[in-house]
Amino acid sequence: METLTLKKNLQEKIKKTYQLPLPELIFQAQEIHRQNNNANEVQFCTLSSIKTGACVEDCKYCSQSARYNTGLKYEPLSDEAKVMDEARAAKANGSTRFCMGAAWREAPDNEQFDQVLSMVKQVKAMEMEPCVTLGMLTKDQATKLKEAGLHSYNHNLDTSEKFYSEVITTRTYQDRLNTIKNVQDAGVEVCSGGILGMGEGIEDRLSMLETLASMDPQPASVPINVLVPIPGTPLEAADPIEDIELIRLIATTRIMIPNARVRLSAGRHAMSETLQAFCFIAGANSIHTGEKLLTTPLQGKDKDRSMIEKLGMSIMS
Ligand code: SAM
Ligand code: DTB
Ligand code: SF4
Repeated sequence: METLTLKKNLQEKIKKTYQLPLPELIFQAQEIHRQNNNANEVQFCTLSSIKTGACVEDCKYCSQSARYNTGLKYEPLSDEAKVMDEARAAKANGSTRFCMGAAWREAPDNEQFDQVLSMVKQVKAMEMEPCVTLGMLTKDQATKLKEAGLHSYNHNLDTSEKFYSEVITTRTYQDRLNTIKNVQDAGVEVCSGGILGMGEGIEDRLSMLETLASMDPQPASVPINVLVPIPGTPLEAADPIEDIELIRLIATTRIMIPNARVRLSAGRHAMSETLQAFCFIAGANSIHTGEKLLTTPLQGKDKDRSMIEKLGMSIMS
């Protein structure tokens, strides 16, 4: 009974916060941001797609699902030396996190997993935060990744539990939560967030936020992706979201998960610098930089640097 009341209270608080007059919402988000973080700093992260395409899952947004004709070229697990070259270049450009993504339903238990462990070890040795996203993970795999020096594991909830089956049918919300639990139990930081603009309602976004904010510990990073419509996928013609909805969600996330790196993730290449600046003011403090996310474009590292400079902000070191 008590937990039910707590849940209702949290739900109410999130909704009320999201609906505040915008200046008040931004003020509260800034206040909390400043109490917990350096609000003038942005972390640069670099992504590398270490296994691309031919994924058996049916995520309706994804360029990498084998079920849709997206024209994406399949690339097997990358050569370690090539990934390490990318990691070195990322570090030289100011990235403090290097995230390796594989289009797997679940991490395999074979020599490919051993290769990923080795990549994690090497990125760690370069003094960057190694992060991977490999799909579902067992406890044992999470422990092996921890032992290799993994800093963070990305596994998104993507949307609310209610809306989940509208987007993905080949796994359940509970599968997602189980992997997150395995990662937490192994002592690895969780990076988990979602996508806006898949046809979900505001209440789905807030319900996802409620699930994230209720985690113990709360996720150390929360990527907020805006759908990049991929021709050939079922969501290719989804209606775009409004800028103000993005800003409100970022501010509410900052208030509810004060210590997280709130990462302005996919879809940023299509945003004006002014919108991105507004997102930083609302509490976003991390971006993916470089030329590409996994398969979709970014605005490029030079533009990222000049934008941060123009805003008088600094890159987290
Ligand atoms: N296969 C792993 C998984 O599903 O967890 C890792 C890679 S997957 C591409 C990582 C995340 O990228 C997804 O959970 C989703 O949130 C995001 N993503 C994928 N395609 C996207 C798109 N077209 N627009 C926005 N975000 C996207
Ligand atoms: C996340 O939430 N955003 C990053 C990271 N996790 C792996 C990747 C987004 C991928 C966007 C689609 C693409 O580039 O293929
Ligand atoms: Fe596969 Fe991940 Fe894309 Fe889903 S989001 S199709 S699991 S790569």
